[in-house]
Amino acid sequence: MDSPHPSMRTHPGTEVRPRVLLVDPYLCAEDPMERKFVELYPSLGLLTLGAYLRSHGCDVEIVDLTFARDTRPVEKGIRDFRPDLLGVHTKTLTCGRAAEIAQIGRAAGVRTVAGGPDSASRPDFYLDAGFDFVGMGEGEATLVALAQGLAAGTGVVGMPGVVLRRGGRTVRGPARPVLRNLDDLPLPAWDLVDMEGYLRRWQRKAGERRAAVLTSRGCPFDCSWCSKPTFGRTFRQQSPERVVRELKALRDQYAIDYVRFCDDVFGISRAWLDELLDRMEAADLDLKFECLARVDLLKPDLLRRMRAAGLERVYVGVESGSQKMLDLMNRGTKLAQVERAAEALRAEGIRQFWFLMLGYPGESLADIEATLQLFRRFSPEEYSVSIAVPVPGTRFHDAVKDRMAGRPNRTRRSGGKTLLYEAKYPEHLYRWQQARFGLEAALGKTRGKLSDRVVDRIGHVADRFHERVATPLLVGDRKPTTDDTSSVELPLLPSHRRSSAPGPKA
Ligand code: B12
Ligand code: SF4
Repeated sequence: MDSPHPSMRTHPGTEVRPRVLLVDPYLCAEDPMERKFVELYPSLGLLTLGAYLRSHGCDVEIVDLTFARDTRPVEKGIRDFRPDLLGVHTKTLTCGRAAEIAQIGRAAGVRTVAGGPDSASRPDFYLDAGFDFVGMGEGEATLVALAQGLAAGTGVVGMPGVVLRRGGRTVRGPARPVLRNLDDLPLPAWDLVDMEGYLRRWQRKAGERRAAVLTSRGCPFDCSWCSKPTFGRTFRQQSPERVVRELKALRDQYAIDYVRFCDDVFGISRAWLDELLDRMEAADLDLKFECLARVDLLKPDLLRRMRAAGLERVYVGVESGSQKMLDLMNRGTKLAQVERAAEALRAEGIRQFWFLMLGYPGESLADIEATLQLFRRFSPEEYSVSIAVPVPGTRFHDAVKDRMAGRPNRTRRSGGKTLLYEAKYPEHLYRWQQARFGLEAALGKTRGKLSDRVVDRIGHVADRFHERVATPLLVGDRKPTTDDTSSVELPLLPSHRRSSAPGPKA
């Protein structure tokens, strides 16, 4: 049984109201990649935790370091709010900063708990860093139980969802069942962060006031590199009615005009999505939106409906132009589906943002070439081509963790440009390949301005340079294997012509 911490204040005749200070340790100013490219939204995890804690008798504040210069706001938050519990959101990217905040909490005599995707994958790292507790997985019920348990001194060892140390040993409570009905969650506590700061930034950047919304938790698919420590393979959706209520509140309270649906995969159920679109139309929300979806879900008739309802952009996890690689990644998608989806998006004039990945185990130069060919054919409006990141807790990470020794740690930048494990080729080769995608994208943009002959000629020269100079130089005297038929004699790349898919380009 834990006795109440000295900082837990009870008031005679009143029930204990634990005070919880939540922290987002991400400092945008420290991340040049993010500063330039990132789409900033407040953490939906913390906003939801904040709302849930409030609705369960706790006092809550959030220190969001996103726009801060350093961690001083945390110290100030502790001084002013005098929390009983300091809860820190974790991602691999920010693990160093989270550790620093644990020490700040410790020095102030406040108990600390880490939660979020990274600490759920490796709780011991956070306990070693000085956190008293790690809240595993979905956080709402666990955080309320922890805050109340500490305040009441009823004991938290073995509490579901909580990991802690006792006598130098890590003690894990059993997994806490996930929330059954997401409609029971209160609306996110937007007032706890500087929403206006985010919205102003969006207004400057995109001319729109953008906010993030999550309609579901989890994803039933099983890609080998995807980390799902929070919701696992469970999949739960809010009702379309609840989603529309949240959209309306955002529009009425913050005058947003654009929504990013942050679901892992948006609209997995067609019936659900049809109902949501109906309700959005009926509510006359007049919002533009974007989402992330799988190519197997993007059917032409659905895209037409979504376009009419305000869909502007879709993030698509294309990942590779090689079916072999898609299978190795356990993506469960076919190249033919990628092609159909890309054509349908083009036909509807919906912007497409492709996610591509290089350096996944088993990838040969021929596979990378196939990805470049696909990219060249469809010339998506936006893309990100990253070097595969082995995130702790994934099958990919398990497979390569012995080859990560001595490689840089992914702690400061969002990255996608650093090779974090000993892969088939050196980092320079992947960086060079990324540059080729950059050139390809730039050539795609010149079409219509320069003649096709000129564009094709530039592409041709670049390909020649790649085959004859860059590849031998970067791959060295490595002999081709059956897995890699392309390292020496790369076939001359065919046409630069983009897809002949009809329709306007957004
Ligand atoms: C939307 C999204 C984004 C958006 C917006 C993020 C935002 N502002 O919240 C954008 C596109 C900007 C983004 C960027 C990145 N993302 Co992202 N993103 C997501 C995504 C799809 C949803 C996040 C979300 O809102 N979840 C819903 C909320 C409710 O869940 P949650 O935040 O996890 O919080 C719950 C629990 O974790 C827990 N919890 C959270 N905090 C705390 C704190 C305490 C004290 C406790 C007890 C519990 C607790 O309780 C919460 C409620 O149940 C997730 C995948 C996912 N399904 O979560 C990836 C994910 C979080 N992103 C990931 C990554 C890697 C990134 C990038 C680094 C990618 C890159 N550029 O290289 C950047 C980092 C950006 C940053 N500044 O931090 C990884 C993180 C993995 C890891 N171990 O760190 C995830 C898990 C995707 C994945 N499968 O790999 N992302
Ligand atoms: S990558 Fe996307 S589709 Fe694949 S398991 Fe992760 S969330 Fe699901």
